[in-house]
Amino acid sequence: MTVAASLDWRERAARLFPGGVNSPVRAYRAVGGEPPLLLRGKGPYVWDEPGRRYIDYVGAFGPLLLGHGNAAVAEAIATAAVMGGPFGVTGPGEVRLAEMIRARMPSVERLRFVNSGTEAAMSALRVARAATGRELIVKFEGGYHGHADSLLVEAGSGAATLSIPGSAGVAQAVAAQTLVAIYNDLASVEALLESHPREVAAVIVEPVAANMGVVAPLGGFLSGLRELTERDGALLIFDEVITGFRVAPGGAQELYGVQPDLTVLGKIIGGGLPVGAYGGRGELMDLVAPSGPVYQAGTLSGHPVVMAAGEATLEQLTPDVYAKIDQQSARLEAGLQMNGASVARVGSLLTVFFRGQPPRNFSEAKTSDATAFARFFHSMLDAGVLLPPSQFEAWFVSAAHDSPVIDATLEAAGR
Ligand code: KE4
Repeated sequence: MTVAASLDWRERAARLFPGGVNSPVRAYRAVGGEPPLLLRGKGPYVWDEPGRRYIDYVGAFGPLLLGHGNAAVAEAIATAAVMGGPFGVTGPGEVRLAEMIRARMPSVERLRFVNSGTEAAMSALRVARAATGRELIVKFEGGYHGHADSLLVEAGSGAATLSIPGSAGVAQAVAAQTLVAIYNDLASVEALLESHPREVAAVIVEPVAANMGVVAPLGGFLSGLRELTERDGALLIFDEVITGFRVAPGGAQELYGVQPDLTVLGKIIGGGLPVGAYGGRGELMDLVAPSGPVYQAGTLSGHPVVMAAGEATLEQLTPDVYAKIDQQSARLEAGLQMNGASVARVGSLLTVFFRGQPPRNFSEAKTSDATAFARFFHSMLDAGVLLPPSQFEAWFVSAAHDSPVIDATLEAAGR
C-alpha cells in the first residue's frame, strides 16, 4: 500500500469515526503525531503498511499475553467459526472456559459472560446494589473500570463530598452516587465509609492499578479493603480485567491472597476477541436473571468462537510460561532504569514513569513529565518499539517477548 493509500485510510477514518478512532487512546492525543497504520502481527512483532517492524508492548492493551497471531488460538477460532452459531442456548465452550476460570479463581463460584470489561463492571455493581439494598459505590481516583455512567466520575471538591461527572453526558444524580477514594490510602476509604455508614453497596478496585500507569498496592492495602468492607457490610469488587490470569495464574487475588466478593474479568479470557465476565459467591450470582431479580442480558454473550479463543489461551498459560514471562519482564525492568525516570512493575505489567519515584496514587502519577514521556514514546517508535501512547497505560510483556526482543528493546531505550 502506498503512503497516499495510507493517508486515504486516515482521511476516510476521520470522516467516519470520532477522532478517526474506535477508542480514544488510539488517537495518540497524549503523545502527538499520527498513529502508524498497522496491518499484521506475529508473536511480539507488528508491521505497518510500509512494512516497518515494531516490537509491540501494547498487546491490544492486555489480551495478547501469548503475543500476536498465536497459532493454537487462531486454529481454535477457525475451527469454531466454521461450526456455525451462536445457537441461542448454552454450549460446551462456555462450560469449558467457565470451569477453567473457576479452577484458577476459586472465589468465582459462578459467573456470567458478557462482551466487554465495561459490561462486566457495570453488571457487578448492579448485583452489589441488589445484594446489599444500598446505592452508593466507592471507586478510586485514577481507577478505570470501563465507561458505564456510574464509573465515569471524578472526585468532588472535598474528599468526602459527592462526585461530579467525569464525562459529558453523565447525569449529576448518577455521579453523586459514586464516591472517590485515594488508591493505597485506607484512611480515605474509611473516611468515606464513616461519612456514609452502611450506605455503600461496594468498593471497586483494580487490585494492581494499571490505568494510572502501573501502581502496585502497598502492603496491607488490599487486605485492609477486605476488612473495611466486611466491617461496613459493603461488597469488595476486584476489577481483574487487566490483572486476571496475567499477574498470576489466579490473578491478583491469588498473588496477594485477598478474596473479593465479586470479580470483573475481560481481555485475556477472550484471547483477543470481545469478552467480559463477572462472577463471585454463588448466592450473589444467583441474584442474576433468570434465577434472580437482577436483569442482565447479552446477544453474543458466551459466543462459541470467543470461548474457543479464551480456552486455547488459558490452556497455554502454564506455570513455566508465567515464570518465563516474569523473568523477561524483570530483565526489561532492570534495563530500563535511567536517570530522571522510575520503573514500576508487577509481573508482565510495567510502566516507565518520568518522575523520580514510582507513584503510589493518581495525583503522584500525574506529576510525571508528560513531555518527556512523549519524547521517549516517539524515539522508541522511531527505533522500532511500539509503546502504549500514554503515560497512564501499562506496557504489556507477552510470552513471545524472548531474550533477543528484550535486548533489542533495551538497546532502543539506551539510544
Ligand atoms: P473494555 O470495556 O474496554 O473491554 O474494558 C474496560 C476496562 C475495565 N477494567 C479495567 C481495569 C480496564 O483496564 C479496562 C479497559 N482498559 C483500557 C486500557 N487501559 C482499554 C483500552 C481502551 O480503552 O481502548
